[in-house]
Amino acid sequence: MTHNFNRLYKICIVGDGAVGKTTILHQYVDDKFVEDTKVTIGTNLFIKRITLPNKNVQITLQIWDLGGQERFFAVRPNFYAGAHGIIYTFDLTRRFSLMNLSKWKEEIERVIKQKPSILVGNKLDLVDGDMNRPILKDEGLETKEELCASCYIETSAKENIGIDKVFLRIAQEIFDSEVR
Ligand code: G3D
Ligand code: MG
Repeated sequence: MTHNFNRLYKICIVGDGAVGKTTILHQYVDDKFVEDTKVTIGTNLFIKRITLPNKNVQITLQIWDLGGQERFFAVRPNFYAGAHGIIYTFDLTRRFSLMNLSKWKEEIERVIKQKPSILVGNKLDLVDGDMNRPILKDEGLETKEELCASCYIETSAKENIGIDKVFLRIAQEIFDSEVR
């Protein structure tokens, strides 16, 4: 008898345009920061194979990025179908991008029921060490609760801070939700 320890997880990364979603994915999948990501049209699909620590579990992450289609309401519902997990992303320098996440959640949950999710505050390099941060860590943590996300991670796609952790964590959350 064979056991299938290979799993495929569809993950959607959502959030307002220019918060850094595509750059985060390039950093994670290609290990590089793309200075000029442009506004892509169509959906970007990123694939990465990982092994969960301390577990003999191989997971293929299939990560969907809206490209420039954050702006096109009509096409987004198809994008969410079949997702196992959601990464909510905002820009640590732009409060609106944080406030808008509740709308992203509502939209997603009109299509699929609530899934394991995490909250990411990106562009940490622009605010790190700043005593007058536009958005405090506590506000990120509050929003995490509001979104029913399981954790809040601050990242810099530019400096490759926290990026691996994001994907390991969402994979772990999905895995745990399946075996529960
Ligand atoms: P999106 O996919 O969410 O729309 P992008 O966002 O990945 O296209 O990124 C939007 C802009 O933010 C890009 O700059 C990108 O280089 C920049 N960016 C992404 N992540 C970071 C980060 O962690 N730190 C900093 N400082 N910049 C980041 P341009 O100039 O190409 O618009
Ligand atoms: Mg993009």
